[in-house]
Amino acid sequence: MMFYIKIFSRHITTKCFKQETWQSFHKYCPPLYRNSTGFLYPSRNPIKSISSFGRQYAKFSSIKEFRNHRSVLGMKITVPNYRTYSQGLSPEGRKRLQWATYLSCLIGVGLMSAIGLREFKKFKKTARGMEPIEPELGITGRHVVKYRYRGYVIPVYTADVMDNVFRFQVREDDTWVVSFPKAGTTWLTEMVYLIMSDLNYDDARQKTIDERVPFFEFVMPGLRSISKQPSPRIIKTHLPFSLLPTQLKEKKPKIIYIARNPKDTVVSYYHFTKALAKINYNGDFNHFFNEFFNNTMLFGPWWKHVKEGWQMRDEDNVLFLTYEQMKKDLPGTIRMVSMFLGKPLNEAEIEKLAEHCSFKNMKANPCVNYSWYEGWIYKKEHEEFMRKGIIGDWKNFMTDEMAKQMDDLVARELKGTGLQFYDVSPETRV
Ligand code: PPS
Repeated sequence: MMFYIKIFSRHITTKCFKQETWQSFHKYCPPLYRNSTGFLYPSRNPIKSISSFGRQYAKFSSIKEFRNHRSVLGMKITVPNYRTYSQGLSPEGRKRLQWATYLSCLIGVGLMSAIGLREFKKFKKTARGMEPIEPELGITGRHVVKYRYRGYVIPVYTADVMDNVFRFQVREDDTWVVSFPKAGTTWLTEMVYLIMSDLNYDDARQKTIDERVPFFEFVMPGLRSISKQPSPRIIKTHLPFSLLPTQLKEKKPKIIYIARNPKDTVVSYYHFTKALAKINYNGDFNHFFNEFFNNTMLFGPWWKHVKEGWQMRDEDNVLFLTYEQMKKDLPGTIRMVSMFLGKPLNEAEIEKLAEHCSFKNMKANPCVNYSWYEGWIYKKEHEEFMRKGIIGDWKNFMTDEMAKQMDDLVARELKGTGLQFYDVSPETRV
């Protein structure tokens, strides 16, 4: 406790108040002392200092009045303490004084607890081997803190609950959709939801995809809420296999991993990141592209994520898909996914679902196009979530040099895996 009191007092003296503020505070609320760095600080428990300011101020209608009062009495008179003040007060004044004291105590305790909790969380993460990646001021918002953990970059909200992530109770009848961001996750989850719900289009048109398929590691709805959801659950996550619940291996729920070619992934990720109000990303595409190579992109590195998914493809409970494959043959992918989930569909049902999942329809569908992010998660001016939905848009953003850099990196990192990506649309491919 004393440690946090010390931290708190140092924090408020050095950060919250300017020195002039403390100097004027000093006049009315001694004792304050100057420390070696030249800052004034309260000599005792800061709660007492703050509340004593409240007490003294409560008796006078303004600081000026208090100053006059002191000068009339002369400098010999020391500033009276709580007892002398309260004795001279009317019952009403005493009440005011009491409330001022309680309030200042409450604010002090609240502040100290918040700072204490923050410091404790930081300490816990560092002790677990999580290394903070500080936000680049001017490029992202101040609060965007990422952590490097077991080779991956994870957001602070996930780093805070990593223990619970590993301990999460998996069920055999769960379906997990795993992906690196912007791989076509929403597209696939809409398809999986409809297959698993026996084509309940009514539900799909009433509830947003976030309500029907929770985002595992995100703050909303949170792990506790997901753990209480009825079976069969469909869960979406951007965490790689090595950071998922340990029970996934024993319970063997159905897992579908979806990957997209890295060039279009980066382009789509860039536009999405720019749209997010909280992240407040100000960098240009060049800067974002370099984040990919410097391994500072959230949930990256992409190649490590995708390689882990690819290595799991032979497990009975795992299906590996690509965005390009869905683009090339959506009905065929629906057929494959429905068989994998043990809910085969007939041709008419496949055709209807393919129509429902077409880019045009998903873009117009308010339950999947993330229009509910407007005025809240999105900036005022932003690109739509369902942006272009094509293969090869990277050509509009990458120079030849960038494309080569990406090709070289992918060739190097995926060498020997047999995993290949097509980054030009099937029509233009030779
Ligand atoms: S997220 O935020 O990680 O969940 O994003 P994710 O859903 O994985 O990816 C979004 C991109 O998928 C495109 N998309 C589609 N493409 C084709 N057809 C359909 N039906 C479809 N639905 C979503 C979406 O447009 C994003 O890609 P870009 O390149 O930005 O358009």
